[in-house]
Amino acid sequence: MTIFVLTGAGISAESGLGTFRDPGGLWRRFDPMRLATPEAFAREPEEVHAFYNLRRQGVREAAPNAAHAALARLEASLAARGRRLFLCTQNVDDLHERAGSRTVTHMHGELMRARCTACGAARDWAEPLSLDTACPACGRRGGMRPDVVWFGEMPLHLEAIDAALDEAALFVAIGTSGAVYPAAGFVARARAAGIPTHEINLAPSDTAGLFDTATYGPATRAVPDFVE
Ligand code: BJW
Repeated sequence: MTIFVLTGAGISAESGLGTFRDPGGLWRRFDPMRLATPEAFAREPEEVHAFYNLRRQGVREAAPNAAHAALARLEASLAARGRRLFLCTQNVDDLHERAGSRTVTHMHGELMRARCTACGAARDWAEPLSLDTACPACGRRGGMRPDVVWFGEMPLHLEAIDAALDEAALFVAIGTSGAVYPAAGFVARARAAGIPTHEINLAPSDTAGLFDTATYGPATRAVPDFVE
């Protein structure tokens, strides 16, 4: 038996990491088309690097919160009963891992990793990136980029996600606005398969009407309550 949990920026909001679309969110202050597309990186690589270098620093300074910790406990308690938590996150931060989650599927990549556009090698990366950064694998400069999924790029691990959705007994979405596809479509898919669906969010998301049940409140309270 698998429980499928999809998390979004809202789960990390109380750790001090900004969301994208809430008032004051990143995409309210910055144009995603100038920062989060492959075309933007080709046009203005230093501007894109500066944005992600700041974000990387923010993630380094943030700590996991009670909601991340509750999901790590849920994973362990399900595993002890021969069951599985499939934790699929849209977040590029590493707060699930730092809270103790063992298996996390990062469908939009990871900020604390870098990838070489020349040779494809990807590595853990905590330091700032620039056009001067040399790829540790091929030595080429100028091609290192954050290992995240930008608009127009294919999200990662879609086969594993599909398989987990196929065998899920429950679908839970936490702290995501339901504005970005394909993740926004998972609830419709779960619902069509007859799987119960639950939303946890500060307020109803764009896809709220597709959930069977919901808890509205801050993730640090709502997620531990849901798990316990
Ligand atoms: C709290 C809380 C608290 C706050 N407690 N809750 C037209 C129709 C359909 C699709 C498209 C379309 N035009 C273009 C597309 C495709 C596009 C897309 O969806 N665009 C939309 C904007 C319409 N998608 C793509 O391009 C994707 N690729 C793709 O589609 O490939 C083709 C394909 C085809 C078929 C199958 C599969 C693939 C790629 C999307 C990449 C998204 N990248 C980003 C940036 C990552 C790097 C970075 O971090 O900079 O990913 S954008 C950004 O949005 C980030 C997030 O992961 C993603 C989702 O955001 P999230 O997590 O939902 O955050 P928010 O801010 O939106 O919401 C926060 C929520 O938390 C709110 O609801 C709050 O209420 C709540 N909250 N505090 C609980 N304390």
